[in-house]
Amino acid sequence: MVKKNQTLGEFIIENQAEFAYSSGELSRLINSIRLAAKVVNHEVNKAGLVDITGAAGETNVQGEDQQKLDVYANEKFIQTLTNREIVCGIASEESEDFITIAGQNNDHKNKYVVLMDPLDGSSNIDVNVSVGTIFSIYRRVSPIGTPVQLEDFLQPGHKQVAAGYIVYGTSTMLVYTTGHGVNGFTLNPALGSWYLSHPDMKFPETGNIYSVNEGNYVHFPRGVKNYIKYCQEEKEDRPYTSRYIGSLVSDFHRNMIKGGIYFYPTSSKAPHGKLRLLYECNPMAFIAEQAGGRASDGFNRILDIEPKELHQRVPFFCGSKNMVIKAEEFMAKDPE
Ligand code: P6P
Repeated sequence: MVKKNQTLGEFIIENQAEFAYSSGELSRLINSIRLAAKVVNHEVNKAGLVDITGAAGETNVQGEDQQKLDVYANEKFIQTLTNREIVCGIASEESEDFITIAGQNNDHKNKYVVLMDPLDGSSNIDVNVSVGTIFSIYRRVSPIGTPVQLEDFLQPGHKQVAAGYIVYGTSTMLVYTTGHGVNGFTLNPALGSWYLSHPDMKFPETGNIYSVNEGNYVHFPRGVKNYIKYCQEEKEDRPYTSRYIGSLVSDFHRNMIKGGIYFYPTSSKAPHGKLRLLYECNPMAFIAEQAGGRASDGFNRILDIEPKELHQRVPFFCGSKNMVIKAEEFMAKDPE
């Protein structure tokens, strides 16, 4: 049941039956994410005023300068998720290892794991360009009552029970799926409430926007170079428009509304691609497919990839179905 402008709280109650294992735990988990998102949004929106945008002086497991806002967002989501007694473990882009949450009775009874990129695109913070949070939720596979294991996190994307993102843009939106379509909620910062502004979001089957860092062109496989030339040639519905923000969530969100493809291929500089399978590609692929789009590594469905390690990188092609299929055709002809 979808009614435009209802609040997120009303939506969750009305659609409770949709939530996996509808004992209300997943609903409470989504509620904890929306609370943390409001807190992080407040800090993101005033980052320019407070000395919080500067690099935290440390680097994360990716060897990237850790912006203070990265650290803040990571801490807020971990704190909120831990307090709700639903999650038995959290994996984050900002932490090398996963975090175990034993629960208040130290009984390891919590049933869900969350994987997240707490602030994706954070290099955009100090130039006032939108950033995002990405999350992915699974039911644990290890026995309840024992500490969470790496196997709970290394599940293929098609096992996700929910996934979503928050985009801290001109307005702040929470977009998520529990496997029953995709719905977008816009935050009214004055009231602190989220309103269903984009019910039942769908990727247009085709589009005319392509999003890739063309600065890497010389390093791309031949198939990617040929697809980019295809996008640029004067023929049929082309040339397409090139739009690349450098923030996955923002590029994905715009392409889902307008139609388009985002791709971060392998290159001689990034032989496995740059994006992380578990907390960037899998959640965005789940959302894309639920919205009628498509997501692959150029050859294989993202959601079928069997993960091997927590911070594993994969090439990523995602967006309007017909555009991703066309890119895959070019990759099949010239994969190297
Ligand atoms: P590049 C941000 O660091 C990110 O993970 C995505 O949000 C974004 O699309 C991509 O990397 C940008 O990477 O190499 O083009 O700057």
